[in-house]
Amino acid sequence: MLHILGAGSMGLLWAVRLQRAGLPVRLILRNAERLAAWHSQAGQLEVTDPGQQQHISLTLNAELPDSPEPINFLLVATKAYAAEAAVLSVRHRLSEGAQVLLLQNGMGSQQAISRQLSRHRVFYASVTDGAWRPSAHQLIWAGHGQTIIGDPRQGPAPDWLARWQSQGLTLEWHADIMAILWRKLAINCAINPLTALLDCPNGDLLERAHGRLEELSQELQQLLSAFGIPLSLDILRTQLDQVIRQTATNSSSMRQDMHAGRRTEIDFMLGFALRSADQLNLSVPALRKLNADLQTYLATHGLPLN
Ligand code: NAD
Ligand code: KPL
Repeated sequence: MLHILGAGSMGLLWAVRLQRAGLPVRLILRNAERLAAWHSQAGQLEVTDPGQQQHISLTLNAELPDSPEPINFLLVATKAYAAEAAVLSVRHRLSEGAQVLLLQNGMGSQQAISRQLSRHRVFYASVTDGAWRPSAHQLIWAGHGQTIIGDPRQGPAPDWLARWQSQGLTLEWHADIMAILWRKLAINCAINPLTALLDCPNGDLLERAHGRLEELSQELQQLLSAFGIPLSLDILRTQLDQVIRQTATNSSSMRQDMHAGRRTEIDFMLGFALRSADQLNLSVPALRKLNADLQTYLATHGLPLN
């Protein structure tokens, strides 16, 4: 049995993908109220995949964090700021050899969970799918992306990976997942806060924030290099432009969170980058200003701060 902690967009997307591949899944919902609401709809989820012109309906089982059954595999699909507390709410249920897969964006929550679960194998993933929920029982798989999984301790790929791949799941293994996460962090640190501040889709940044993207790229490249992640400034700039062009009409996750009045994951993007720069006494004025501008914006708009 695979347990999925957090039944939001990503948790439900993974539940659908795993269950359709023939794997048994159970959602772990936060509290009795949410479980009752889930049961009131008989656990039904309507899934729309516009790209594939598919619409399916399926039933997903759910339970509470204090359910008695041991957990052998835990997939954590909460936002980064909720992940550690969520994992602690079920830690007592993890079996001796339980394995954990973390899907959070940004960095910082993964390391915190690894520290809490030092006796378990904890894998990190970088996910570029796009999914959202018009309601608690509807899921739109808006964009098929890439899922890269790895072991931060650089151990071998687990047995389940090849099994899941052979059952039709599109997943990649990478021996250096930290490098993948750092590179994604760099992209997110540049795109997300700027689109939130300028309140624009990703594609507008090429015209509206060209100079700021340049400055940020230079500092991010220096930061990554200081942490041993090889990435030249040219390649970072090219990748940044590519992501901006490929996701030109997207509203970044941070802009979406702000529009919905939700807490953002800024602390796990810019916050993590700034704390990392501080550790090495690295000067990153453009990143610092961006963070300050964003905090001011959040405060003046009455939005949740971190
Ligand atoms: P979401 O807000 O839709 O879902 C998070 C879910 O976790 C919510 O249902 C919330 O109630 C639940 N939760 C929070 N605390 C919990 C607890 N203690 N116990 C049980 N459940 C708890 O968020 P999301 O969009 O699914 O994002 C999850 C992560 O995946 C984020 O880090 C996000 O950046 C990343 N991600 C999302 C997408 C996307 O398209 N949605 C794409 C790539 C990466
Ligand atoms: O990951 C993203 C996000 O919005 O969080 C990008 C790559 C910026 C795409 O929107």
